[in-house]
Amino acid sequence: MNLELTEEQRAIRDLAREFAQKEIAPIAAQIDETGEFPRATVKKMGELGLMGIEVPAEYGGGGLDCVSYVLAMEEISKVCASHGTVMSVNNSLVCHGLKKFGTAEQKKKFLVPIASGKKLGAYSLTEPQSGSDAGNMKTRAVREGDAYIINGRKSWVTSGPVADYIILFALVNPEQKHRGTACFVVDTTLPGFIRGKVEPKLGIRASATCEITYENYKIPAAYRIGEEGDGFKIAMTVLDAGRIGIGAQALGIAQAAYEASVRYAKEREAFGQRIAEFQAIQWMIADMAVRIQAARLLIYHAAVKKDRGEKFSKEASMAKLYASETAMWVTTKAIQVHGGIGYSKELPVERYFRDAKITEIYEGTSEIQRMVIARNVLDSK
Ligand code: COS
Repeated sequence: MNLELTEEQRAIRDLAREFAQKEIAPIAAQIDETGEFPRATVKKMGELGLMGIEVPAEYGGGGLDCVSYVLAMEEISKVCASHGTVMSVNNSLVCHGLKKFGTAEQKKKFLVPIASGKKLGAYSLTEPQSGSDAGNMKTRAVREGDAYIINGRKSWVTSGPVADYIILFALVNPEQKHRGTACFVVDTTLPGFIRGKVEPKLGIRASATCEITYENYKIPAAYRIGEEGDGFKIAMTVLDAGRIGIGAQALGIAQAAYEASVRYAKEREAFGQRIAEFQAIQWMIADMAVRIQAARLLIYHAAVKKDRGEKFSKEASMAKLYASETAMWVTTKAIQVHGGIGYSKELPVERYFRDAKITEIYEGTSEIQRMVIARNVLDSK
């Protein structure tokens, strides 16, 4: 694996870094506090080409590779994980699915505005009774002539309160269980689309999440992505790509907590010396550095495999699992290094800690990642 970044990769990383430092850093603490969705900065991310990084230019995207995407994700998430969440869903769960499975016409209609950031996308698989057990969905789509009528309730829809289009999974043939699902693009302006309770969350508080109910919601059959029966495979394929992005988000959070810890350890004095001179602190910093670098290499490896067109399901799960557990570990230790002030809202370290937790849960819990890895290793499924 070549670890030398290309000029293009360095350019998108630097652009994301500069934008995050200049425009997101000043509002990150405030939107975490208020839970307000950052419409203006998300719009600017679209204008800068950060919302459809891997989409070809002819479909409104940046025409770059997955390594570029993870570099940019790390930079944005390092400053504000909420922005990272919105960016990740739009790029990998929505754009990747439309790019891979959409027809030319669907790409023109949906992918162009979403990849260019003019419209915002969301992804909706989870239901109240089916999170990890995604195949156990109940939402129904019934064909009526040239349309589908959709009824059901979806939960934990990231960007649901603000999205223009949503990639939705629903059952077309319930007796066939997961093999009877289909994938649709939901236009959120049509009747029967009802936004519900907005989730009050521990972290990534400025990303908006809600329940959505479909009541006799009617869409043209032309909004179905892939064939009837392809839904579950599309959902899983898209999540594989998404997991690389969440790994990069976790990496950004961990990197921010690590840098804050290094800075603080060099400044803070106790017992007549800087705390960086205590071995207890040195070992925490050393372990942070090692775990972060290991996570980074796993993420790059998964991204490179995706860019080469190889199978990357196992590598994406490994990257997401290790990076998310690293983010949780590093942010916990970062608070420890900071002591009392680390527990205070005066510094962003407690935000990093709260934001890190979701990366062990969404787009497949750590337990699901271990299941995917073990199945791939043992070839037992
Ligand atoms: N890519 C393509 N197809 C896949 C796949 C992948 N990564 N993983 C599984 N499939 C296919 C299988 O090949 C199988 O196809 P057939 O029915 O043709 O045999 C089908 O999907 C069902 O697979 P499997 O039997 O492994 O399904 P399980 O019900 O055992 O569930 C897990 C598999 C647990 C991996 C899946 O349900 C999952 O990822 N759950 C977590 C969902 C998630 O991440 N939710 C968060 C949503 S975003 S917040």
